Amino acid sequence: MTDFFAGIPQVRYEGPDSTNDFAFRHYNPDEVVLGKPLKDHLRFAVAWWHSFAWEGGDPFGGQTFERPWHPQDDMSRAKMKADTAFRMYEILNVPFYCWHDADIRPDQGSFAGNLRTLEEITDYMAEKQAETGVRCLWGTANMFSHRRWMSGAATNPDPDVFAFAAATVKSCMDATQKLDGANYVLWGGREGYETLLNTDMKQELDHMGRFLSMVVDYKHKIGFKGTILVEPKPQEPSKHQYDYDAATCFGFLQKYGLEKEVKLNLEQGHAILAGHSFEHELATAAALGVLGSIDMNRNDYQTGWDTDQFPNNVPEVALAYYEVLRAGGFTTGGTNFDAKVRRQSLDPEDLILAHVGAMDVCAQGLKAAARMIEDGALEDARRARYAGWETPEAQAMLGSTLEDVADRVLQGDINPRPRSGRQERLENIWNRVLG
Ligand code: XUL
Ligand code: CO
Repeated sequence: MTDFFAGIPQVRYEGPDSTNDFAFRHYNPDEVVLGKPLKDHLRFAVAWWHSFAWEGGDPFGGQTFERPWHPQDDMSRAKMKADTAFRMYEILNVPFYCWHDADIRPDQGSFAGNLRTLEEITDYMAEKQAETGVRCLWGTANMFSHRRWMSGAATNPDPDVFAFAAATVKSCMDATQKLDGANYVLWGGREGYETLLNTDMKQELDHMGRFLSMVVDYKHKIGFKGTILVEPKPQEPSKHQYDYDAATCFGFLQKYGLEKEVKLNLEQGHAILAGHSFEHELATAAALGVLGSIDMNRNDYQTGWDTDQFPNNVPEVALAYYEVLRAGGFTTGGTNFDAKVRRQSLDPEDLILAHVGAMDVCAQGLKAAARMIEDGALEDARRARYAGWETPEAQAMLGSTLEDVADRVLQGDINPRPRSGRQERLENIWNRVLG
């Protein structure tokens, strides 16, 4: 067992007045909100890639972190990394974690070699899960880092890469099944284009649709109980990614007949890159029936790329959880911190404190959203705004024809009177409840 976190105490809830860095001030996992403990609303997960695999590089410089499990090319060090990860989950009392194949297994340079190390490390992780009670929220395949993916995975012009991608996703779905994962995620960082001048978009989209259908078929074949999730992002690393945002993904799923089989994993920073707010993406997915899970983080609003910082803006997070709660909350989904400490944050305690703060911010946000639901003022106002549609005449109109509706306007001398949207009042109500 590694002592990477030596000297760092177990993090517990101490209440809002605590000044202990290693304590939750708002996240009391057993606190019941809207009839359910906070831990079951939030379903927190730690991302293996940011906290344990990322070495601190940026486009201008390489590794800044020096961890005992570096270099990450050896099975005994991969196990040490897993020990450290599970130790952190225990210290934080997080119930879930998420991974890519490339984060957890040492790379052997061939598919067969990587399958062997993936099987060995996931056997080990299954033992750690049994020991600690920590579970897998989702697994996924990294089909964007290695040079073989540079022109795409399922959308690659080379059929051998499509085949390699299929084999890779199968192996990751098998591993997720072994770890009893609650979901399986596909994020297509290279599924898109760098230039249209060399791209057959229709062929690439058809291949991506076919690939996802194979994934869904395989899920049913192996009896995987989790949800298949696609994660939208508009660009970065590719100039343009086909899974641009929630609405684009839904159109894609519908075209390939997958909208009842696949849901979305929505990320705060990706929403911002797409020119949306996070709550917009969540409301869109909820309206279309595909809200699955969230990657919680934040971008730097000046920098303009995906900085994957830990969330620390309670009003923003509250608006997001308000949409999640309005949609009925998570089922198989949860709150994955797809966030990394800054590359100058070298110490083990930086990793712990980043998550402590993020968990507290999410707890504050979710509790504020729950208070808003309990207060009811916003939902009352929304209902009142649409109340006209509750009359039998209005309902009948929806089953009618354009000419009959036109007749009704003429006969009834209908002349609509505009009414205030009352936005400022609603914003004041929101701030009152936010406290
Ligand atoms: C990249 C991103 C990924 C996915 C999983 O921006 O969000 O880490 O969450 O591949
Ligand atoms: Co993500």
